[in-house]
Amino acid sequence: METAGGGWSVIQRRVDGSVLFNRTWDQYKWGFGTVEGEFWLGNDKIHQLTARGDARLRVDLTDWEGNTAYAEYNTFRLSDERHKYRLEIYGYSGTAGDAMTGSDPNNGAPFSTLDRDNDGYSGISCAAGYGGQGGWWFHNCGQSYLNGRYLRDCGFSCPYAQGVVWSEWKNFHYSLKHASMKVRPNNFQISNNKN
Ligand SMILES: [Ca+2]
Repeated sequence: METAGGGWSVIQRRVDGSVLFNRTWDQYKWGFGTVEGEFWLGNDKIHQLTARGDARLRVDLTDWEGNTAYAEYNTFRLSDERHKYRLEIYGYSGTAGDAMTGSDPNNGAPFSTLDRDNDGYSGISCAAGYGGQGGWWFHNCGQSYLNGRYLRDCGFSCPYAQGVVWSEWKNFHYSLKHASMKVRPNNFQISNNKN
């Protein structure tokens, strides 16, 4: 909550592999895990948090040497379930590199899970084949898989695009130690905390 001025709502966290992320559409809809540890808040709640269209996303990453990097997007908005939780994301800044709006963008992609192939790749199910079977806004299939399998420290020799991946910082063979995603309104004022 206190990262970069506070006011953030955490929507996702990976820290130790204690929670499995290879889950169904309904589990991603309602959320799973524990708020104190690893969790996915739930697509309905993330939709509600971002529906006004003024939310930004912050991604915080840690590697196995303790190095940290971050990515922020000044627009982050999820549509509702009827529209398959389609993602609107752009406006990158940060140190981790842009793994969500680059050459294989998550922007405009609907959400996919093991049991729902809504991705942009007709040949395969990205959710089944990549990202360790975690749910995500797969395009073709994308450059980030923060809900992938928690593979621990396999250096740059992890199975391709199966771990907790942010390809623009490390690559598709590296599985991160920590990852988190949080949102807050762009117009958030730090002084609001004093109320
Ligand atoms: Ca597909």
